[in-house]
Amino acid sequence: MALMKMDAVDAHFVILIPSNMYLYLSLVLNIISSTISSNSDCGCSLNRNGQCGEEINPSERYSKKSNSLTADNNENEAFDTSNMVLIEKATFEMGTNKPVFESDHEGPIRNVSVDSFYLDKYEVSNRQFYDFVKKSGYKTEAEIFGDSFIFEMSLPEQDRTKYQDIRAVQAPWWVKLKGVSWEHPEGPESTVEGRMNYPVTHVSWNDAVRFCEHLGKRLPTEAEWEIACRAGLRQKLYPWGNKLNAKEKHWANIWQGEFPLENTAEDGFIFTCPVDEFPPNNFGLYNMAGNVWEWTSDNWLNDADSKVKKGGSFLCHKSYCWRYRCAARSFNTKDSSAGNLGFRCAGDVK
Ligand SMILES: *[C@@H]1O[C@H](CO)[C@@H](O)[C@H](O)[C@H]1NC(C)=O
Ligand SMILES: [Ca+2]
Ligand SMILES: [Ca+2]
Repeated sequence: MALMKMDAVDAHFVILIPSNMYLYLSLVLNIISSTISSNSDCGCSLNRNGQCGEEINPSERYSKKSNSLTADNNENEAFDTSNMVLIEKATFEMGTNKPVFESDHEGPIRNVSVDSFYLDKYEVSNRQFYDFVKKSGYKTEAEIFGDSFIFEMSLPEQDRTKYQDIRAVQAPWWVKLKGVSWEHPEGPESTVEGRMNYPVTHVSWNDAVRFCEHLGKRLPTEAEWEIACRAGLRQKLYPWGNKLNAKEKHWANIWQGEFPLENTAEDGFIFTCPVDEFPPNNFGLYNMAGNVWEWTSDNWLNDADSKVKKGGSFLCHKSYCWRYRCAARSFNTKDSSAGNLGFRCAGDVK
């Protein structure tokens, strides 16, 4: 894989905002007014109440009854394993004794046993989510709430100041924007056209659970996700080893340049990339690190309203949010959604 793939950057960009080429220039020229607050993160703990890393505020607006699926969710139905990997029962060393973020509880290392299970090779794509919605009529929480978190840089520059008052307090480059949903990832005028093979975003944990159930699958546990990330390597930082740019290549879609001022996109992508980009790990799994964060079924600590997410995203940079490591972990409330958060499904071996 080449270090620079400008064609991919341009193609992606033109799809996003065809008439706003100046935004591209502004990205490259670092024109952005956000200031960095010392204990911010890359949207790692955005909650729907607009705060960051605060106490949890579970939504009462969301009613399960108002959005129940019809009978096509059949748990006994065998799921399609053609784009899944069988991961054999094993014991592995989970976590790290060199935690980068103490407050994330990345350590200590402990031996954890995991039964055999299936895991999707790819993050769930817009195409797959589209098919699900078409068949079930499902409405995501972002659609019901009417808004979702979006990274400021994905907005046209003249729009950015409009949203000053609704920024996440500790991560001012996030704005909660009306009309943003999986189908309209950058606002009402945007679409996923030309990005059907990109990961679905703006899906809450509740949405992800419903999607997986619809296919007879489920979300992976955190331990399942992590053993899959490590792919047989013992205590390595990344799915491919310890060296970020081993063999002078890019192995994941993350941030290059100074966060959040400049993304040089040396890996080819300013925002998300197709779900089958970059080399797979030894288990044949793509984008476990980077691209979009992935929901797991585990609670964050003892809080049933917050769920663990793994893998980091295209917004993560070592200087700031070094969370594209297998041991790294973060969380969001179950009902929150953002432009850098998606998922993949797992399945039981029967
Ligand atoms: C995990 O188990 C292996 C094999 O028994 C052992 O060598 C290793 O020290 C254990 N690791 C931890 C952290 O206990
Ligand atoms: Ca990138
Ligand atoms: Ca990922």
